[in-house]
Amino acid sequence: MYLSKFFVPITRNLPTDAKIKSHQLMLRAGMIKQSSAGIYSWLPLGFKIMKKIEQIVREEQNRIGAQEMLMPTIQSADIWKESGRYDDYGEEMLRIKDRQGREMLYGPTNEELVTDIFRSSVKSYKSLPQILYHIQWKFRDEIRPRFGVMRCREFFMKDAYSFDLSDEDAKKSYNKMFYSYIKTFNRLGLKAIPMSADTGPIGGDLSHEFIILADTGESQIYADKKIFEIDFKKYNFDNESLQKMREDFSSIYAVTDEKYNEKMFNERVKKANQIKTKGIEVGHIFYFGDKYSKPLNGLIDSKDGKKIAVKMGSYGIGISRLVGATIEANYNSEVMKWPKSISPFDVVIIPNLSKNNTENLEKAEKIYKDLKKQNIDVLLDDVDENMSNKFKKHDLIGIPYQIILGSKSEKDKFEFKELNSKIEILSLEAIKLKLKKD
Ligand code: P5A
Repeated sequence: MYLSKFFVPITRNLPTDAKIKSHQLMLRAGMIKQSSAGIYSWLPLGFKIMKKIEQIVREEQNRIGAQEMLMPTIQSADIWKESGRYDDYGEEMLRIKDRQGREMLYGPTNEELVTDIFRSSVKSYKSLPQILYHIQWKFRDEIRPRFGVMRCREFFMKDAYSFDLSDEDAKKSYNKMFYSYIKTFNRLGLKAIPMSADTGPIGGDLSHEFIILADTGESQIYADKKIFEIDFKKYNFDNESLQKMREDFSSIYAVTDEKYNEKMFNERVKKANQIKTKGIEVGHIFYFGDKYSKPLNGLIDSKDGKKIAVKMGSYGIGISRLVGATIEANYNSEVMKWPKSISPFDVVIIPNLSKNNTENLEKAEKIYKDLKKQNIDVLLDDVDENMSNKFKKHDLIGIPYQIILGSKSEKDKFEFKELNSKIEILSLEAIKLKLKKD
C-alpha cells in the first residue's frame, strides 16, 4: 500500500471529550470517526487492526473446538420475555418496533437467541458437548459512553456459548475457555489477569473477568506480581491440567475493588509484590447452568431417558475494546508501537523525498516490490513532506519496523529501525531476516 493512496485522515484537532490516550490516538491517526455518541465508523487503518485481533480470537476459539456461526443483531423481544430478562435488562436495551408493531431489540448479548437455536435442534445428550460462537456487533445504550471505543454503545464482541449435560462437564468447557483466553491475550501481546468476578445481568455463580493493567482503566486492581509468572504453556490441554491452571491463577491474590480487603491484601502479598493500579476488562466468562435453558425449555434427553435442562456458560471478548486497550498498554511518550501480531503493516519504508529526490523513491519502490513478493505486508510512505513530519506521523500509526532511505543509507544498505530502539544499517537480506525472525 502506498501511503498517498491510503485513506488515513490524520488530524490534529481533538474533541475536548477525548480524555484518554487511546481515544486521542485513534482519532488523531484516523482510525475511527464518531458518528454519534458512543457509535463509531471504523476507517481503514482502525478496521485493519480490529480485523487482525478478530482473526486471532477466531483461531484460538476454533482451536478449542468452538464452532463459528453468525446470529443477527436484531432480535425478537419474545425470547427475552420467556427468559424474564426483557424487563430486567432495563434502559441499556435498545428497543425497536417493526412496521407490524412487533417488539424487537438490538441485541446486547445472545444467551436467549442461542438457547432458542439449541432447543429447536438438539434433543439428545449424544450431541453434547457443544460450543458455538459468533463475532457480531452489540448495542448497549450505556448511560455514559466514554473513552472512545472502550465504553461505547455499539461495539464488536466475540461471544461464545457452551452446552453440556452436567455441571461437571460444563466446568470442563469453562476451563477450556479460560485457557483459550489466556492464550488469545498472550498472542495479542497483552498480559491479562483473570479475576473472579460478579456476574451482573448475565447471572450465574462462577465468573472471571480478564483484565489488563493500564492507569486509564475503569476498574481499580489489587494484585500480586507473582500472577505474571504463571506460564500457560506448561499446562496440557486435558481437564486435569486446565483445572490446575485455573486453581494456580486463583491461588494468587488478584481482585477488583469490589472484592478488595486491605487487611487480606497486606497479609497475603508482600509489599514489593503489591500491584495497585487500574485495569481494563477485555474479556468476561460466566457459568450459569440452567438459568436460560430452564425458562426457555432447552431440554435434552439424558442417558436414563429423563429430560433435563442443558447446562450453559457464556464467554465474551470485547474485540473493538481491545483495539483501545492495546493502545493503552503500548502507547508511551507519544510513540505507539503495535505488537507484531496485530500491526496494520509488517514494515514501513520511509524514503527522504525532500529536494524532489526521485532516486530515493525509485529505491523505495524496488524494496517495496521485493518485500511484497515475500508476502511481507509493507507500507510505502511516498508522501512529499519533510522527514521530521513523516516520523511524527509514523509514531502515531505505530508500525513497529521502519526502513529509512535517508542520509545514512548506503548503496545496498539501509537504515532499519525498530520503534523505541536504535537505528541499524543493514542489507535488504538482513532486514528480511529480521522481519521474519521476530
Ligand atoms: C459473555 C458473552 C457478556 O455479555 N454474554 C455473552 C456475556 N459479557 S460482558 O462482560 O457483558 O461483555 C463481554 C465483553 O464485551 C466488552 N464490552 C464492551 N466493549 C465496549 N463497550 C462496551 N460498552 C462494552 N460492554 C462490554 C468487554 O470487553 C466485556 O468483557
